[in-house]
Amino acid sequence: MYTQAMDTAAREGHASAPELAPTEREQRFEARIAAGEYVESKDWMPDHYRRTLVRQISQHAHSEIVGMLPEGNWITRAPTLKRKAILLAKVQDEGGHGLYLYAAAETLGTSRDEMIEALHNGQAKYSSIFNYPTLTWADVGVIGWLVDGAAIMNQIPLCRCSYGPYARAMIRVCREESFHQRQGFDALYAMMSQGTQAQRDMVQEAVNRWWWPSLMMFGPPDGESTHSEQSMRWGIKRIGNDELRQKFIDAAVEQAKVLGVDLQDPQLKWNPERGHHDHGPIDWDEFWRVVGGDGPCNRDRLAARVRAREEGAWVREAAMAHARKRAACDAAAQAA
Ligand code: FAQ
Repeated sequence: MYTQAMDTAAREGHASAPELAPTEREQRFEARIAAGEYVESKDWMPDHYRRTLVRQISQHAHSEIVGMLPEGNWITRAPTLKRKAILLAKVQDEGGHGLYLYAAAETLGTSRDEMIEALHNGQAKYSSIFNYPTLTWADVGVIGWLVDGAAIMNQIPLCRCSYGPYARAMIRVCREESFHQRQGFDALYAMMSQGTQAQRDMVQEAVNRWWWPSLMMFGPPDGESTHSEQSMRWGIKRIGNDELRQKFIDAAVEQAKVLGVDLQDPQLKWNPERGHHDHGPIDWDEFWRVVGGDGPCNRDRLAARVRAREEGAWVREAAMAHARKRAACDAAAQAA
C-alpha cells in the first residue's frame, strides 16, 4: 500500500500537490521548464501545453504509420533478398515508432482510438511528405537518404523535449532512424557507383521529385509557423523550422557530392558570409495544397488507413475477448 502512496506523493508541480492559485501554478510550471526539468504525465501542466503535445505527438505517430505505405509499396518488388529483408525491417521499425508515440501521447489522457479517429476524419494531420508516390525502386533509397535524413535532423532536438515520455521515446526512434538513413544512402550509392546508366538516371530522377518535398517536411517558414514561438518557449521544440531546414540542406549538399547526384536547385550555393548554403525559393503553395488534402496521394493514403482499421477490427475484438477471458480465469483462480 505504501508504494502507492509513494507514487502519488505530492511534489512540486505534481497534479496531486496541494492546491495552488492558478497564476502561481503556472509560474512554477514555467520555472521548471526554464530550469530544464522534464515534465511527467502526472505533473500539473497548462491545458494549452497538453493540447500542443497531443497535437504534435499524435501527428508524429500518424506520420510514422502512414509513412509505412510508400515504402511498403516496394516490399514485394525489392531487387534482392538482402534489400527485401532490410526494407521489411525498416518498415516494421516505422510501425514501432508509431506505437511508442501513440503510447507517449496516451500518457496525456487522449486514447489511441480518439487519435486514430481524428486522423480518419481529417482533423489531425500527418507529414506532407507521405503524400507523394514511390514510382521506382530508387524512391525507396531516396526516402531513406532524404526523408529519414530530414526526420533525424528534426527529431534529434526532440530527444530534449520538455515532456519526458516524448523525449524518451525519441531517443530510440532517432537511433533507428539513423540506420534507416544509412540504408537509403547505401542503396543509392550501390546504384550510383556500380549500377548502369539507366540506374543512375533512375536515382537522379527520384532525387528531382523528392528534394523539394523533403525541405517542406520542416514546416512553414518561422514567420508563418503558428506554433513555433510558444512551443519553443515551452521547450517542446528546441530549434526553429528554418534553422533545422538549413542544417539539413548543408548536410545534404555534401552527401549529394559523394553520391554524384544533382539537387536540382540552380540557386544552391555556399555563402561564406552566412557559413551556410543559399537556396532557391520553396513552393509553399504546393506545401499548403498537400497539407490541405490535395497532394498526389492524400486520398489513397487515408483510404488505406481507414481500410486497415476496418479490416483489422476482428483482430482487436479477438484480443479484447481473450483479455476478458484471461481476467475472468485469473479472478476465478484467486477466488478458489
Ligand atoms: N506536414 O506551426 P507549425 C518521419 C502543419 S516522421 C504536414 O510550424 P509545428 C519518419 C502543422 O501541423 C515525419 N503538416 O507546426 C519516417 C500546423 O498545423 P496544425 C513527421 C505540417 O507543429 C521516415 C501548421 O502546419 N515528423 O518522417 C507540416 O510547430 C520515413 C503550422 O506549422 C514529425 O512529426 C508538414 N511537414 O511544427 C517514417 C516530428 N509542417 O497542427 C516513414 C514532430 C507543419 O496547427 C518513412 N513534429 N505542418 O493544424 C514536429 O517537429 C513539428 O510538428 C513540425 C511542425 C516541425 C513538423
